[in-house]
Amino acid sequence: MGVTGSGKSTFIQTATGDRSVGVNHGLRSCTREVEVHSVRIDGFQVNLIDTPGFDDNKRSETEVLQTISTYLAKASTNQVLLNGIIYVHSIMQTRMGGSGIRSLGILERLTGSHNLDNILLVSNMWDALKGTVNNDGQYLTGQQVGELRERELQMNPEFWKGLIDQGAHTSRHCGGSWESAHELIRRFLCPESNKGVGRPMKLLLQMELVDQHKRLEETEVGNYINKKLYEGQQKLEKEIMELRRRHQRSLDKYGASSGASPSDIGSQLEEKKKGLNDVRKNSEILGKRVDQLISDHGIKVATPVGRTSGSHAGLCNVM
Ligand SMILES: Nc1nc2c(ncn2[C@@H]2O[C@H](COP(=O)(O)OP(=O)(O)OP(=O)(O)O)[C@@H](O)[C@H]2O)c(=O)[nH]1
Ligand SMILES: [Mg+2]
Repeated sequence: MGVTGSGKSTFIQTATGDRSVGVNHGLRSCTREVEVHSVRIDGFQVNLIDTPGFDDNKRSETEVLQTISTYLAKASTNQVLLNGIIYVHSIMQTRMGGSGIRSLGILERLTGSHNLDNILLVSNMWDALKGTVNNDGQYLTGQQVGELRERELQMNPEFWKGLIDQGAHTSRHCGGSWESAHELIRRFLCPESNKGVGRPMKLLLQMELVDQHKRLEETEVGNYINKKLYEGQQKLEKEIMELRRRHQRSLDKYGASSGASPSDIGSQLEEKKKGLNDVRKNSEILGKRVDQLISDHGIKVATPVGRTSGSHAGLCNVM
């Protein structure tokens, strides 16, 4: 998991050697559906589950949640559980923007506090860092720049610290090599010798959707997304009311026949109404329960592979 462009698909392509994994070198978000790619590591069949980022620039958070939830619900129904989550963060990022912080909030709520020790927060793109001169006129190598950013991620409660304090682990994917990718995945292979890290886990979202039969909006993560949606809806409704008032004032002042209603009010109104319509579509998605999610044929879902809740020797599922 991770924000769009952080290098999730590249990590999977590197780990599996599978060139069919979609990687995008442009500016648009790439991975649209959940995809499963497999590789053998130390005799284990490792299934790596690629996901879209929640800050996808073509789809809303709600639509991405729908895609990921549908996969996870289907997996849980088929007794397929995850052994770990790798959260990819590009160390090239100079700022932790709002979408990065939200993406971590989503990760925490989707996973549940009882599973956070099965999360590995991984920084990548160390190879692309460049040296710079700091505010004191001191030259820092690319590696030093990365180390400063990494420390800030680990020390700031808004960034990684909250998750680390609850058990999440951190690591680097250096050089972008398959050896480094396999080494990171190895942490999930032997829970017996790794303090339980890598044990099959039922995510909070899976418990809420499948076992407790909640609507998406009633789950922790759905509620988090719904709150932002609701704020957006209120803002749009206020703006529409204001535009209508302006429209009416202009009609009162110049009359309808004068054509003096500024055309920009009309186009702004149309845009806001479209926004409100999108909010309603997203609310509809958040109102769905597990059966509606799974039977929705508009969503392509990769078949969850590997049974890990019962006998799971030789299998490992990492998202
Ligand atoms: N230098 C360097 N570039 C990387 C690394 N990992 C990924 N990239 C580049 O980052 C860009 C985005 O990579 P993707 O793997 O498509 O990112 P993603 O997270 O799957 O993005 P979405 O599918 O849109 O969510 C590509 O140009 C990759 O080549 C790395 O370790 N080093
Ligand atoms: Mg991708």
